[in-house]
Amino acid sequence: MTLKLLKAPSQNSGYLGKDDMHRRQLLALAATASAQLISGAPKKDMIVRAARPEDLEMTLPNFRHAITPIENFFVRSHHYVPKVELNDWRLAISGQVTTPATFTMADLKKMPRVELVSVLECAGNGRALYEATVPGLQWEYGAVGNGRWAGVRLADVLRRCGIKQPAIEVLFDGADVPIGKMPEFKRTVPLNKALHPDTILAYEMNGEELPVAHGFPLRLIAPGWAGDSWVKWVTKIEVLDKEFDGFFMKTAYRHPGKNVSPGSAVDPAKMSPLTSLRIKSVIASHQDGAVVPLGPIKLWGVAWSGESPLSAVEVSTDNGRSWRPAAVRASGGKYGWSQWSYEWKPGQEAYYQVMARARSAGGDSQPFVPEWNPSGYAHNAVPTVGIDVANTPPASGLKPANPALTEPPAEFKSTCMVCHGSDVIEQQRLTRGQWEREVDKMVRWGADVKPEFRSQLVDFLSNRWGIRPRK
Ligand SMILES: Nc1nc2c(c(=O)[nH]1)N[C@H]1C(S)=C(S)[C@@H](COP(=O)(O)O)O[C@H]1N2
Ligand SMILES: [Mo]
Repeated sequence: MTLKLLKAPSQNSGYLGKDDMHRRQLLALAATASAQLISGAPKKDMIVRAARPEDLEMTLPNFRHAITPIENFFVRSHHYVPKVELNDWRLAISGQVTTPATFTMADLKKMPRVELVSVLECAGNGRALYEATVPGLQWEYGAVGNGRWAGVRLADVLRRCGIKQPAIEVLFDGADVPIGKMPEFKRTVPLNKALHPDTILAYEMNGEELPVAHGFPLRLIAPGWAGDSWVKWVTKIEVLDKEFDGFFMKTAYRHPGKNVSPGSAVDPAKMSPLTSLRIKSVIASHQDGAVVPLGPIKLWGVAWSGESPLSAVEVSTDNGRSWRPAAVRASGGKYGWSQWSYEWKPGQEAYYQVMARARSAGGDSQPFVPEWNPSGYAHNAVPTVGIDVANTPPASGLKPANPALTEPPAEFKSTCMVCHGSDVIEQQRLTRGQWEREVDKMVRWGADVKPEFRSQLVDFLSNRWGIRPRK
């Protein structure tokens, strides 16, 4: 692999000292122009949700792969990516064990190698789709990928050290250094998940050495669980006899476990840590608002279901009235995603709402309404994609207006406000096309809109009072 190595600190722990931390932050700040420099591995066609630290989303067309190529795999890092020197790197096991120990990569590679395919999905994937908006990276569909991971069983490593009776959970710490006064990214998994034979410490991804952005040289694979448990750049593992109380367990990555009213705040103490991923499908063949000619159309995407196997994917092309089974092809083991496809022959030119709905062997299926929660986690509502089957594209209307234009033009008052107040305008949430039609109606009803002023007025209205979340 191509790795620009910084000199790692002299201690064996693999931790970065304070000086290294400042140096790293300065280097990262200097690298504003090239996000790729930070991760080390070249990525392709990514949506940049944040350039520093690097958070990259996969685009819809890249859902076509059974196994997501590394160059398209999403990246989520809270802190800057640490560059680890393998010669200095060690894995230290401590806590509730009879023999605390330190492993080199060579030690780990002598142990039995296991390989599995699993979806890795960020808990916040789909956050942007919640109607009551939530803070955080505005992921849409692509904070997810299907990887082939190889390494050693965590249970094998822990059992070498002898797990002591009072152990209840296992803490993972990576080599990444917090930015500013942010808390360290440390996470625990309960002992039963840690000892599960499918929970592994991976040093390979898709048959290659684990890439820097994805946790080189070692990361946790918690198959079927949300990405926040998949700690990257692991250097330290501690077996605990009580619940860890760090920020990323006790405040972040918690879910109410029941429906709460959209927009409300919930005390983290009343929520629980995220664990298993939910059943979910993605329509990747078409973007919402696609215009396609009349004829046979292939709809396709992927679906996954956390820890319970996927049993079916169904497709509706009539707003959810009727459902037909999609062809489903599994791409590896119970934790991997399946590719689905559906040959659709629309009967006529029309606007269709296409939906996909996955079902698990355990009988779970996707809700139609997203289950809102304060941090916008675990979005798995039925995806709906509007497709215009039209041989002649319809007149555009969905385009947002000039976003810079928020001040009312002078004529606004003298034309619109003559007959009515602004309240009737302020409650509208209209596309540009809809505003055009409203303005034309007002002209028919007597508003004195000069032709040369019409488009400026429509621009203003559709920008200021255009499509936006309801209050
Ligand atoms: N050390 C460390 N591990 C981490 C993170 C991090 O910021 N630091 N981010 C977590 C989150 S929130 C997710 S979704 C996954 C993303 O993994 P990826 O970047 O390999 O796709 O890594 C997890 N492991
Ligand atoms: Mo995440």
